[in-house]
Amino acid sequence: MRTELRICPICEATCGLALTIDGDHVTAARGDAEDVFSAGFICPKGATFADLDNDPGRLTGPMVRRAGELTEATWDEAFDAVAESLGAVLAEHGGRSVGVYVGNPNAHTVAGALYGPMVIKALGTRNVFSASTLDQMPKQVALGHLFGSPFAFAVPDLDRTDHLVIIGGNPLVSNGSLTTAPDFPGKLKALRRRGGRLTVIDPARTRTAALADWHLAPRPGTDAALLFSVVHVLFDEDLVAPDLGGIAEHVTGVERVREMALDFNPDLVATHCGVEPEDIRRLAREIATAESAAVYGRIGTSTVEFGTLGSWLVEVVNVLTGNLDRPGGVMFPLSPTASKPRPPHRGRGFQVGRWHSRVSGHPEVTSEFPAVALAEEIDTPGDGQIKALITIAGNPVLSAPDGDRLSKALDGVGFMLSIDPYLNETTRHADVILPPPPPSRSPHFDFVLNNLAVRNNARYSPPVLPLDEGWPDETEILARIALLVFGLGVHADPTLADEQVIRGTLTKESEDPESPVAGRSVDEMIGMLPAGPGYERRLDMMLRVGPYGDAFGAEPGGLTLQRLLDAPHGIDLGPLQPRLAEVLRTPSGQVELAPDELIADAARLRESLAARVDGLVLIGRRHLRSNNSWMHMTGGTNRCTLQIHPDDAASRGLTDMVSVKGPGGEILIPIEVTDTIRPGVVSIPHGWGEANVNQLNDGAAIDPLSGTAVLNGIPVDVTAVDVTAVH
Ligand SMILES: Nc1nc2c(c(=O)[nH]1)N[C@H]1C(S)=C(S)[C@@H](COP(=O)(O)OP(=O)(O)OC[C@H]3O[C@@H](n4cnc5c(=O)[nH]c(N)nc54)[C@H](O)[C@@H]3O)O[C@H]1N2
Ligand SMILES: Nc1nc2c(c(=O)[nH]1)N[C@H]1C(S)=C(S)[C@@H](COP(=O)(O)OP(=O)(O)OC[C@H]3O[C@@H](n4cnc5c(=O)[nH]c(N)nc54)[C@H](O)[C@@H]3O)O[C@H]1N2
Ligand code: SF4
Ligand SMILES: [Mo]
Repeated sequence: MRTELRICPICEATCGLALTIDGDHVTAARGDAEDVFSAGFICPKGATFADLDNDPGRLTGPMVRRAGELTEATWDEAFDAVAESLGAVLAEHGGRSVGVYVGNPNAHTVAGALYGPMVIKALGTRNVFSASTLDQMPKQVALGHLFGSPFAFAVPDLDRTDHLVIIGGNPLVSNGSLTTAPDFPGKLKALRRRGGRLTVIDPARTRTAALADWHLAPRPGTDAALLFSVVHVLFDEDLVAPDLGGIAEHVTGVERVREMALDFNPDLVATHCGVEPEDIRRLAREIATAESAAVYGRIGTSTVEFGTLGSWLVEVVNVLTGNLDRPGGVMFPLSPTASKPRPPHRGRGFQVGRWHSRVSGHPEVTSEFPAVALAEEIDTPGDGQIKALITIAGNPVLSAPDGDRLSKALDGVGFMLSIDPYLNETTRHADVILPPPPPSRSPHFDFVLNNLAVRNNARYSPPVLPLDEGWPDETEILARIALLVFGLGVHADPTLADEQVIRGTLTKESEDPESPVAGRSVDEMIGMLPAGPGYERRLDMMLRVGPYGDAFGAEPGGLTLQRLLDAPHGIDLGPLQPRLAEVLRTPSGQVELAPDELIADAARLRESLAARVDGLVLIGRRHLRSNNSWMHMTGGTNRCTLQIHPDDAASRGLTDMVSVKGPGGEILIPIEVTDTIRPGVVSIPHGWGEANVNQLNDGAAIDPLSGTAVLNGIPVDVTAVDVTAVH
């Protein structure tokens, strides 16, 4: 028995775990008390790491479709099948005919961060879809317009804020998202202990809301109107921070925002939002007068009809109250593998719609099309139709609207390859499934989530157990597919792909006068990288030219892979620092607070205020012991039920099973009567095969600025069903 450290790959909190290893398997997991970032925190999901790792439901080898049936195959057979079938599509139709769907766990794996993008780049395809347009794309579009980069995430400075306003998020259950903070619950409790305030804006009285000083429960889908009204009050009551808290010289468009907000007087929008006008005024005052405050918006504000507008307004409120880029407000993390900040300069700005989807003409957004457009791009014949599909860590049949249509479409696609550890609603349509090894056999570094961390840090976990003979790491699986596309075949040495990236990156760095390694010999730097797997060489390179790096020896003591290996509990890089000027990449070089696209959409919002939904609207919820569509096996109190307020249940005579009808279909589901949900609202969790909430949704409703599916605020009919007739 021994103990090995490994960062938890399950959610965005990135807790350090101490795993007990017995022989060749993990038997237990606890929090690593010495982890510099998570200090021993672990949640019920992390505690099941051993079950997840040893899950007998995991595929133990590849599967290949033969005579219509998915059957077990050797790795050589599986790669040969990919080479033959994908190779044929590539030869006949080219890489652009291949669609790629990239799912959520890619944010949590080395393979997803470094090698998925390599496959997409090799293909040169525009048929790229991901869970982002079921999730945070509205926020990215808002950031793109405001700051010039869709990756310029500002996160609430949880450890120092005096007032946290959570709108549309439930971190006590989700453990936080777009804000990487181990022990989010503990941080909220600490906030209250030090005399700070917690406000939660959510149609449901969630666990997070129950902890709050104030819970405001608006109607779903109305966050943008509510926040616009807050902005109105900030101007109306002269609550805008003098000099915007010190960043006014970096901000344009304030006056235009003020003019637009004139239309959102609390007396006009309160009914639409389902709150009291006085509550909106109070909210504005409480944010503005706090010593420091951070407004943090998540899924409930994002996957709605005005998702981009709502996400933009979150930042507008932070800016106007002087809380952008200051301790206690919202701040920009600086990841150890980000490129080292260069002196402030103007950028090209952010653009969407550089190309459009074939069938519905959706604009590309960050080089992707909406996930809701995947099925139609496969099942609509014609020039440019998707001929092969690769899914990497995704289950869109359950996670995206109208899985029935997608299911049928997947059966008709010429060739489908899934890189996934499970046979599920999506992967069962594949012609080849290549399963990655379990997490204990995989390395971990948070290339993505360090950009969202509430405290800068660097931690690396090498695999804690060796790979099984012949089973390639997920990085290698993806590298080999990229090499096939490059024409080198699936049996080429996968490190070729890494060496190409390394040489390309270092050449660029060496040629950039602002780089910490400007003018250095590329070969000399390559010679300094450690022998080891390609991903470790790339990680070392990124760390060394990164913001805290050793600049290949020029900054002795700076970060290298070896330093991380010598510090298994991680290296703390300190609290977040103000750094707005170096983040901005807009054409003006300033925060563009009133981008044309958003001002135009504000007019659409204004017009929508009059529309009233009289029936029930549907929202989602998450369970502590589950993860989207694929961790229900961890057991516990998870239940796929329809939560409904007692008044709504009584007035409809609902007691047990109900039929729920939405624009996309009907499901049968048991109800759970609870006063934690606002009257007029019902909730169903997603990711459950037996009652797939996303089948209620036809995918027609999207936030037009981001192409993101409307998953919250869907009108539904709920009626009683005769249980005896069902069974
Ligand atoms: N109604 C409704 N629908 C929603 C949401 C909602 O709130 N309401 N939420 C949306 C959100 S936020 C998201 S992110 C999407 C998620 O949408 P997806 O990412 O499409 O779906 P997941 O259920 O997360 O599926 C993850 C897949 O990755 C596989 N997997 C797990 N670990 C690994 C790994 O290490 N490597 C590989 N290659 N595969 C792995 C799993 O087996 C599973 O098949 O769902 C969205 N759908
Ligand atoms: N245990 C667990 N953890 C998870 C996941 C999981 O499935 N299970 N999924 C992971 C993923 S992929 C993500 S993206 C994150 C998501 O992290 P969160 O955004 O924190 O996720 P949710 O728990 O869905 O919280 C969304 C909240 O928005 C509320 N809401 C719905 N509609 C509206 C609205 O119109 N306005 C407002 N203000 N609120 C609204 C809902 O009631 C819900 O409480 O969680 C991650 N962590
Ligand atoms: S909070 Fe997230 S990262 Fe931490 S142990 Fe739980 S699942 Fe793992
Ligand atoms: Mo997500």
